[in-house]
Parts: sequence; C-alpha cells; structure tokens
Amino acid sequence: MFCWQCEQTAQGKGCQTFGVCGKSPEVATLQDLLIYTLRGLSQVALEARKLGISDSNVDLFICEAAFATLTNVNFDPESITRYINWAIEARERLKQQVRKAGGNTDFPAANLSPASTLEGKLAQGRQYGIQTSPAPNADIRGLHWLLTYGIKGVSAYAYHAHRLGKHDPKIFEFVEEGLAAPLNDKLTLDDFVKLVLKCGEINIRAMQILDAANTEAYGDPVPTKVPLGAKKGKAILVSGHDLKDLEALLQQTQDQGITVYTHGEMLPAHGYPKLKKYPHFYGHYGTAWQNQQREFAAFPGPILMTTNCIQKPQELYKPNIYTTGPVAWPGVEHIPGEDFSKVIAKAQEMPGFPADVQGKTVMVGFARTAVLNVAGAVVEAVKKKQIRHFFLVGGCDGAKPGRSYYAEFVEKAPKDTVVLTLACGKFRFFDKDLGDIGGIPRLLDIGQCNDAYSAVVIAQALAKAFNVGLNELPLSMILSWYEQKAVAILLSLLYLGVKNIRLGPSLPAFITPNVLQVLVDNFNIMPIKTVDEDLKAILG
Ligand code: SF4
Ligand code: SF3
Repeated sequence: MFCWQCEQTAQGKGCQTFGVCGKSPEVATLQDLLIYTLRGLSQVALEARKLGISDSNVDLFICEAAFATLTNVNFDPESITRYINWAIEARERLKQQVRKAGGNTDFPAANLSPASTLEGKLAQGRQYGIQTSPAPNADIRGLHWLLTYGIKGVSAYAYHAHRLGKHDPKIFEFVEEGLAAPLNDKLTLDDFVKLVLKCGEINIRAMQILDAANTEAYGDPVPTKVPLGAKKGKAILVSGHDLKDLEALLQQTQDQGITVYTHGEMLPAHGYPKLKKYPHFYGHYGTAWQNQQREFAAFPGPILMTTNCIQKPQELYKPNIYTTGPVAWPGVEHIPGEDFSKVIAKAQEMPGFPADVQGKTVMVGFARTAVLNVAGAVVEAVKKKQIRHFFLVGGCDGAKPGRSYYAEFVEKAPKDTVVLTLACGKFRFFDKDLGDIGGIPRLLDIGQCNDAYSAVVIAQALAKAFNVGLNELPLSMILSWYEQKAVAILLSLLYLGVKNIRLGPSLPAFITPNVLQVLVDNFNIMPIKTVDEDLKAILG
C-alpha cells in the first residue's frame, strides 16, 4: 500500500505498511482500485454527457463512492468491494446507452474487469496506486492526487446536499472531469494547476448548495447554548456531519424516554431551529474524533457514526456502535437506510446515565445569518478600534502534539481580537471563555467543516462593508488540515484569491517543492511557525 492523502501520513511521506488511521493494506489497495474504477466510469459519463445522456443515480453514486475513500470513513474491504462492483455495473449500463447513441466507450480504464477473487482485485489495485499510476513527473503526480483529494471533498459536500434534495449537474460534471483528468497524459502542469483551482471554484458551489440544503431544511442556525453535561436516563450519541440522519433519529426517538447527544462535528446541529425544537435533543458529549476510543467506551448508550471520523472501535463498545451512509468498519453493524430502530432498541437495553451530570456550556450557531445580523455592530467596533483583528482558526483536529498550536493561538490572541472557528479543530478550545467585545463574543463558532461556505460569506460581507478586497481585511486565516474536505476548502480559498494563509500542523506530502513554490508565489501560503512568531508577524 501507499497512501499519503491525510495529514497524519507516516513520517510525513506516506503510509506503506499500515495506515496510521487504521486502514489496512487490503482496504488501501481496494480503495486504489475503486478510485481507478471511478476514473473509468467518469470517462464514460463524460462521453455520455457529450451525447446529452446523464444519469443522476450514477453521478450521485460516484460522489458517495469517492466519499467512502475519504480518510476515516470506510475501513471495510467488503463494503469497498461492493462499491467497485456497483461502479462496474453502472459503467456497463452507461456504456450501452453511449454505444446506442453512437458514442465512444473504448477507454482503457473503462474496460477494466475486476478480478473475481480478492487476491486478484488486490493485484489489480496495486497497479493503480499512487506510485504505480503513470505520471510524467513527480510534480504532475502530486497534482493528480491534489485534484483527486479535492474531488473527494467536493463529493462529500455534494453527497450531503443531495441527501437533502439539492444538487447541481455542474458539480457532478466537474467531479467526473477531475476524476478522469489524471488518465489524460496530454495535460500539462499548467492544466492541472487550472484544474485544482477550478476544483476550488466548484467546491464553493457544492458548499453553497449544502448550506442552502441545511438552512432550508432546518432554518438558519441561531446562537444556542449547548450543555456539555448529561441528563439521567437512556442515551444515544450521534457523530459525523449528516444532519438528515440526525433528524431521522430525533423523529424516531420522540417520546421514547431517550436523550440524544451530539459528538464531534455534529455539535453545531444544536443551532438549527428545526432540530433544536426536539426536547430530547439535549447536549454534546466528548471532544474531537481522535479521542473517541476513550470517550465512546464511557458512553452508556449506542453510538451512530453518520460520516467521518470513525476510529477502530474497542471491543468494549463495538457491539454498541453503528454506521450508516458511506461509513463502515468490519464487524460493526451498518444501517443502510434511515430506520434506526436497532439503535433505539440498543439504547433501551443499555443503562444510560444513572444521574444528571453537571457540565460547562458552549455556544454554537454563529453561522452567516447570525453574524451578518450583527454586522453593523461589528463594523462599528472595528471603526472604533475596539476590534483590532479577526482570526479564522479553523479546520480539523488530529492526534499530533503540533496541533496544540491552535489552542495556544486562541489563548494568546489579544483581547481586542475576535476568533471565528469551524470544524473539529475547535475542540481544543471550544469551551474556553474568551469573553466579549461590547457584547460581541470573542469566540464565534460558525459550524462544521461543511459550513465553510458561511465563513466565506461572512468574509465577503465584511469586505463589502469596509469596501476593501478580502486580502485587505483585518482577517487572518490560521488553518489546520487533516483530511480531504479540508483540501477542497483550501482550494476554494485559493480560487477566491485569499493570500497569506497559515497552514499546519504540517504541509501535505503530495505537494512537491515545485508545486509549493507556485502556491507561495501566487498566494503566499505559509506553514505555521510558533504562536508568538505568527501573532507578531500578523499584528506587528
Ligand atoms: Fe495514512 Fe492518512 Fe492514508 Fe490513513 S488516510 S493510510 S493515515 S495517509
Ligand atoms: Fe474533523 Fe474528521 Fe476534518 Fe469536519 S471530523 S473536520 S477531521
């Protein structure tokens, strides 16, 4: 195996014997075969589009399957094999339609027949891995995968939006174009640089329709206090990013004497009016994904993983954890639709909390509408020099000690600065009381990584209010990345021309020195240094 798609990749270079995330060589190799199969399917889908043929089920399938290969989503060889088989079936069906319409279907990747045995599939997967796929040079190889990882992020957002009934054919078409591109040996380094920026552009559209899907379904998030304690009684914990799964579970647990808690990236769900209306939707349990083995073991009810980030379940809680959507772990029960009766039955069997647990509270719900409602006060506070600077301290969390930088940054940010945050990196500081500036909280939680569009809208509105460009705002982006949705968001920020982004805790292994130089020259992207050095460089 060779995998370098996430920030925790072994030695900062690539996982070669076993994934640091827990991905086995078998699953990594099957995922390589799945991606190659999706590239071939995309070639056929693009040819079909030229003939006016498209199939939204195929488009959606490609997004779901690409999402399944995102870090910490699917660790189950049988599940990945099913995705490979479905991809082949969809491809063959589409090929027939293309042939009937007089189109070409003769693409090598689209002619691959997967071997019937696992060993055979693994041998095939080994031919299409990161190091074995053809590329003219290391820079272009890195760009092939930068594009592929951006597409995985776009696919995740498109999948979530589609679940709530929103989609845009432009997004599907680009997902297919981006997946097929590395098979085209005529494309140059410049072509791939353009494609990765286009991936950023398309990702903004994907995040925009996801934002519309979430807010139209559940209302605009409002500032909401979320308890970190617990209520006596039966309990279910919901993790991941999928609000639709959460809603279905809330509906199905009504009047059942069960309290529903969020975990990880589900925290911001408490801010949505149509979710917070459920009286048994109570609080938040635990912190970021890398602490789940300890935290889940202590939870007295079942756990539902709707999306990333799942970690190897301990035997202690393996019978109590369930997956849904593209998530899977071998031996863990997967719920294929939205009927969570098994989870509910498990909650009734398990002890629940024996007594109320007192805890702190945190505030969520500062998405675009809530922040823009107080934009006048924010602009005034900046003009009166009560607010000197904004920091967007956002992105993923992870196990590396270097990630303590972000909590230290927030702690050391001067009192006349405001911290906007989003995604799971905030769990290092989400319960800190940073106070307020004239009633404006100094720590504003915009939401999940899936809500990055809200941050873009807030930044654009501030730029408009001050009549300056995004780069002239008193706003600095201090980003932590881990998985491929963060890659897509980074590409979106680059597409918008955002400069001076500080990125950590380490730079992606798939960005070669030459490609990094292009990013530095055009966007002045830089690695984080120490908090003191970075604050001094930003604030002077
Ligand atoms: Fe390694 Fe990350 Fe790939 Fe897992 S996803 S195998 S940790 S690079
Ligand atoms: Fe976190 Fe996995 Fe990226 Fe959604 S939950 S931000 S890492």
